Amino acid sequence: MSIITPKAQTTRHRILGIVNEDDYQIVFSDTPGVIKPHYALQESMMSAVNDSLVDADIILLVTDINEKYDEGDVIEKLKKTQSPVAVIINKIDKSTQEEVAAKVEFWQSSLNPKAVFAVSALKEYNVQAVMDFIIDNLPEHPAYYEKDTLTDRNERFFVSEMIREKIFKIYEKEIPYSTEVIITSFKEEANINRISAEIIVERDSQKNILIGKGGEMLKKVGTYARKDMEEFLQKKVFLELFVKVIPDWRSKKNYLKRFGYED
Ligand SMILES: Nc1nc2c(ncn2[C@@H]2O[C@H](COP(=O)(O)OP(=O)(O)OP(=O)(O)O)[C@@H](O)[C@H]2O)c(=O)[nH]1
Ligand SMILES: [Mg+2]
Repeated sequence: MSIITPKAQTTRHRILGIVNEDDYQIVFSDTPGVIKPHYALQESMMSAVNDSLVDADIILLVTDINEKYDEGDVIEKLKKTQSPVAVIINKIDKSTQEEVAAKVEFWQSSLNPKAVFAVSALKEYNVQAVMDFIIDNLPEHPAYYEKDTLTDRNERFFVSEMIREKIFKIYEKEIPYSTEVIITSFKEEANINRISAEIIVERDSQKNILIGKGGEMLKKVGTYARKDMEEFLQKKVFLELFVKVIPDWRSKKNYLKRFGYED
């Protein structure tokens, strides 16, 4: 459900993904990664992290084998929580057994979590062990959500994220980080969904880069995003994209609030 890109700080909101089985319900709460915030948007991202920590019955810290040994901030945060913590060391498809052993040892000695898992999400290696850990540690409780609920987010949100994913994949440097996507219209017709979106950037120069020569770059964003939307909505999509400049929106609380970022 969450968009995935090679760039850091892709996830900006807390997003629920709900797994429903006959005898359990797991509510996964995906959050942004833990960073030191430099502007208001990043502050909001960190409050999404903190809120999740308060609510969570189980905390899964997803790190990866390539991270430097400098996760002091996360370690401090997690030491304060009461809920069981599992550290998940991802991307071990890219490493040696010695590197994995050293990482496992680092996490055991620095945080002493309830469990450490070395996994590869890409190769689906050891992912089942994480699921088993979660099921073993779930508190007994009636399901929080109806058993057919999959997420707390609506179609507009996912569709806007699909556009943002393409922007993160296609553009370099500060462009993805200066961008927000707003769905301005979403009309469902019998055979087609007509969707209009505004891509917000902070400067005119970014607007020019986003559009590209003769509109080529923006067209690419639209084409790729539309394909994802059609698969997700199982319907043809007509997608219109507009680019708008809002100077320094990332640092302005009123815009962040309007764009759905929590305080
Ligand atoms: N080699 C390898 N790459 C992986 C694995 N799992 C994820 N990736 C890649 O890692 C990158 C980051 O994935 P994301 O899901 O965006 O990471 P995230 O932790 O949610 O990061 P943010 O949302 O940016 O904070 C993507 O390019 C993934 O394809 C894995 O097991 N092995
Ligand atoms: Mg993410």
